[in-house]
Amino acid sequence: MLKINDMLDKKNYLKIKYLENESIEKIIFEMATICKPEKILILNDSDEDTEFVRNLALSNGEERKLKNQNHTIHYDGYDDQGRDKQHTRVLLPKGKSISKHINTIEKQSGLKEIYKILENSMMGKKMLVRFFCLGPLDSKFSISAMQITDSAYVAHSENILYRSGYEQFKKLKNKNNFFHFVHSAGALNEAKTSINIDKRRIYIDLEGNRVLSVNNQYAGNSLGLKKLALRLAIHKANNENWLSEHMFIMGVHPENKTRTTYFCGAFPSACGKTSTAMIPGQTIIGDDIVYLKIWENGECHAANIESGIFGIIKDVNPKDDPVIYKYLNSSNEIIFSNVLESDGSPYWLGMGKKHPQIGINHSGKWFEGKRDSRGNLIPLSHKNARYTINLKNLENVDPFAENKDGVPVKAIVYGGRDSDTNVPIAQSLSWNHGVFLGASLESETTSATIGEEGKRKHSPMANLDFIVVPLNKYFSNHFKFGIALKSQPIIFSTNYFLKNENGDFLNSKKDKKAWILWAEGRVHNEYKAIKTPVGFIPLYKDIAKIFKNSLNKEYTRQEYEKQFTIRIDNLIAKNIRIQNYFSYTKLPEQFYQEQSAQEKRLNDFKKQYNKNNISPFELDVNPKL
Ligand code: SPV
Ligand code: MN
Repeated sequence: MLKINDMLDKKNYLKIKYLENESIEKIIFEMATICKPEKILILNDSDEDTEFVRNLALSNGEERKLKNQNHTIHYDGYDDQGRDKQHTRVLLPKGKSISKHINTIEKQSGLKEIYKILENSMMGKKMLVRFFCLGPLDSKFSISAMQITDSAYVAHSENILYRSGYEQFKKLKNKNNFFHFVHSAGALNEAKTSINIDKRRIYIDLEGNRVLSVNNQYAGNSLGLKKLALRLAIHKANNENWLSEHMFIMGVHPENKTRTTYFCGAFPSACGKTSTAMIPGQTIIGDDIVYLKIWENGECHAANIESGIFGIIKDVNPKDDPVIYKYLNSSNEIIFSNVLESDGSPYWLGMGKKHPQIGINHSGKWFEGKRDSRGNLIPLSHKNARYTINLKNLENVDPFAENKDGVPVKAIVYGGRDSDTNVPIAQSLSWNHGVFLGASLESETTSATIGEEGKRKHSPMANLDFIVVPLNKYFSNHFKFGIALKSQPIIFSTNYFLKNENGDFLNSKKDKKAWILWAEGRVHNEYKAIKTPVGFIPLYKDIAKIFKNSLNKEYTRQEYEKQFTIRIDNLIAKNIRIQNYFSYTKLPEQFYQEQSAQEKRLNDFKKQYNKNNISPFELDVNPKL
C-alpha cells in the first residue's frame, strides 16, 4: 500500500514545511491518503512551477498546442460542458435546514459518498497543490485559497485566472482561515476527458470552508477558485456584513470628459456581463466575481477576486467584441476550450469568418452535419465554449485593477435576459428599490448551465446558483449594507434582450454603451429623467444625443418609443410572479414594502392611462430629476 512517504519527496515536503501551517499539512495528507496519487507536487509562486504546470497539461494530453506557440486547446467531456447544478450540493449538518432554493445533502452521508468516489481517484496521476489569493494581495479583500487537483488543466487555468498566493499563505502564521478545494477529474478516456459523469459530485462544506469536486473538468465545476469559492465567500460575507457578488467591475469614461466612474454589474451567465465590461472606450477590472466592502470613508469599495477572464467565445467577432477578438488573435497566453480545431487553428460559432467543414471538437472528430447519440446536430463548437486569459495584457485594463483598496463604486447594474417586460435601462428610485429590482431579476436560461435553454427563471442578483444562505439573510445583508454606507451607489436595471413580435432583438449589441453612459451621467446629475413605476428612464433627447456622440447612430423616436414603452400588464404579471416565487419563504420587511409600493405604482399608472402599454412620450411632459 502506497504511503505518504512514497508520494512526497523531500523537496516537496520542504515546500509544505516552509508554510509552517499544520492545517495545510493535515489536509494534504488526508486527501492524498484517500485519492492515492503517484506523487504530490507542491507548487509555489515561481515562474518555474507555473511553467511546469503548463507543460504538464500538454504532456499528459489535457491540452494540446495550437499553431500559435502560446495558445492551447482543451476539451471537456461531451456531457460536461456546463455547471452541474443538480449534483452541486451544500453539506448540511443533521437536523438543520437552510432554504428550499439550496440543493443540500445531509453532511455525514454526503461526505461518505464523495470520499468513496474520491478513493483512488488520483491513482497514476500527480496531485498538484497550488496556493492562491482571492482579491488583491495583502489587502482587506484578500482570502487565501488552496487548490488540490489531479488536473493540470485546472491548475493551469487557475494560474492564469488568479493571483499566486504561496507567500501570502506563509503570512497566515499557522491559522486555518483559508478556503480549500479538492478536485479530481477521476478516470479519463483516451481523449483525456472524465468518464464517470454519472458520479460527478460537487459538495460544499460551509463550516469546513472547503469544496470537494470529482469526475468533472468543466471549469465552473472543477476550478475551486471560481464558482466554488464564490459560494464559500457568500457564506462568509453574509456573516460579516459585506457582499460577495456575481459581478463585473468597470471604469466608465464619458465622452469628452476626464473622469472615471466605477460600475459593478450582475448579469446571469451568458447575458452580456463580460461584453458590458468590455464596451469599447471603457476600462475593465474584472468580469465575474467581486467583493464589495464598506470602506473607512463610508464609501462602497469593490475589488476583482480574479485576475483573468473565463469568457464565452461564441459571437466574439471583430464587429461585436473587437477588443477580445484582437486579443484572441494575439500571441498572449490563451486556453481555448471546446472550440473546433482545424490545422492548428481555433474556430467557434459566430466568429464572423468562414469555418472548415471538418476538424476536432468536444465530440471528437467532427464534420458538418454530425449528430450525437441522441440525434441532435453537433455545432462546430459548443455554445458554452470558452477562452481563458489573464487581464494584464488587455489593452483596456483599468490602471487601478490591482489597487489594494479596490475602487469606489458609484453605480450597480442588474440585468437579465428578458424578451418582453423591462425597459433597456432604468434607475431605481432608492437603494432599497434597487435591491428589490436586483432581487426580482428574471432571466431566460442559457447554455452556461446543463439543462433546457430559454426558460424564464428567477435569478436574484444573478447570484441564485451560488447563494448558500437563506434569501432572507442574503437580501437583509444587501439592505443593511446600503444603510451603513455614507454614500450609496445608484442601482440601475438593464435589459439588452427585448424582442419584437417576430422574435427579433430590438437592440444591437452595441447599444449597451448608450445605456451605461446615460447611467454614468445620472450618477453625476447631468441628465433629467422621467419617473415611471419601475424607476427613472432617459429623456429621448438625452439618449439620442448619447447614441449620436458615442456610437454615431441615429436613435429614432420610434426606436425609443418601442423600447421604453412601459408594458404595464407584463410588469404587473412579473410582480405577481415574483410574489408567488418567494411565497415559500419569509423575506425582509423592506422587500415587501418595495414590492407593494411597486404594485401600487403600476396599478395607479394603469388606472391613470387606462391602457396596457404606455409610450414614454406620454410621460415626457414634466421631466423630474
Ligand atoms: C458562469 O457561468 O457564470 C461563468 C462560467 O462565469 S462558470 O465558470 O461556469 O461559472
Ligand atoms: Mn459567472
